[in-house]
Amino acid sequence: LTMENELRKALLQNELILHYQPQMDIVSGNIVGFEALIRWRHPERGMVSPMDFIPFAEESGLIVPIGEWVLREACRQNKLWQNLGYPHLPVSVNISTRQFLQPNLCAQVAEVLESTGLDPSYLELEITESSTMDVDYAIGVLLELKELGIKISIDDFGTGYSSLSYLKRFPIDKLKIDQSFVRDIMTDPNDAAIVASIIAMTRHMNLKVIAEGVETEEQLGFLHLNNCNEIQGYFFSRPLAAEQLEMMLMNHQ
Ligand code: G
Ligand code: G
Ligand code: MN
Ligand code: NA
Repeated sequence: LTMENELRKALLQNELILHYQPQMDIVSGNIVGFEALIRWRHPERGMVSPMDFIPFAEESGLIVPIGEWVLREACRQNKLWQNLGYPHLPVSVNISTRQFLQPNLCAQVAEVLESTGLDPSYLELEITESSTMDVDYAIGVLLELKELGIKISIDDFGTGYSSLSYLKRFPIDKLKIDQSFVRDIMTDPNDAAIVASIIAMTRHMNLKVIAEGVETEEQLGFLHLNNCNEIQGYFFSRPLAAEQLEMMLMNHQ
């Protein structure tokens, strides 16, 4: 089978699954949300990382049906947890550039919210800076999405095409500081300065901010000291299978 046919088959035969990585409020220690991260449970090759198939899915266009599946599955699961009495928390879903540029994205999001019954305030879409190359188009789409009542964050912030003059025009809620800046904050003064500055900037712009890839207590200490609200990373938890996250939600709050 070609990669394309294998991926098509994966989608049809339920080989794709979502893991969820919790996000934590630094001050209270509470879980404040979770990011949906796709995995491919391949019948021969075992668990395949999205790094090994998302780029291909993007190139072939299969990211469009795969992305729709991810969105629907994340909303379905979140609504189910809410119905079961778990804490009501937002789920964030990664939207690739190709998906962002589909003319029916907004209609699709609206339809998925409608059919799963998830309240829009519990859905957050993560877009990357590369989705905003055409600034005016991006602003139009973001305004339309915000109109639905969902949240928007900029993922991998700082690694892409970033023009601060455009950033202030985007109707977004949150920046996700890329893990490449967080990794060396304790040893690289430049990374420490970049992270501290992004946090300070978000405060002045009334945006939320979350640091990704937090792996150590020292990194957490630095972020706390610099008034970062939220963290995501192995220090708190790896991405978890749905049943594992459910256990964590049960014990946590
Ligand atoms: O979970 P992990 O660290 O293995 O993810 C690797 C990469 O794959 C990250 O860049 C992440 O944003 C991306 N990714 C994970 N799940 C999805 C998804 O559902 N859609 C898209 N477009 N990208 C995803
Ligand atoms: O591009 P995006 O930010 O969506 O990708 C998230 C990726 O980062 C996922 O593949 C996830 O598994 C990974 N990840 C999450 N927490 C950590 C961490 O603490 N350290 C490292 N190295 N990777 C992490
Ligand atoms: Mn992400
Ligand atoms: Na990221």
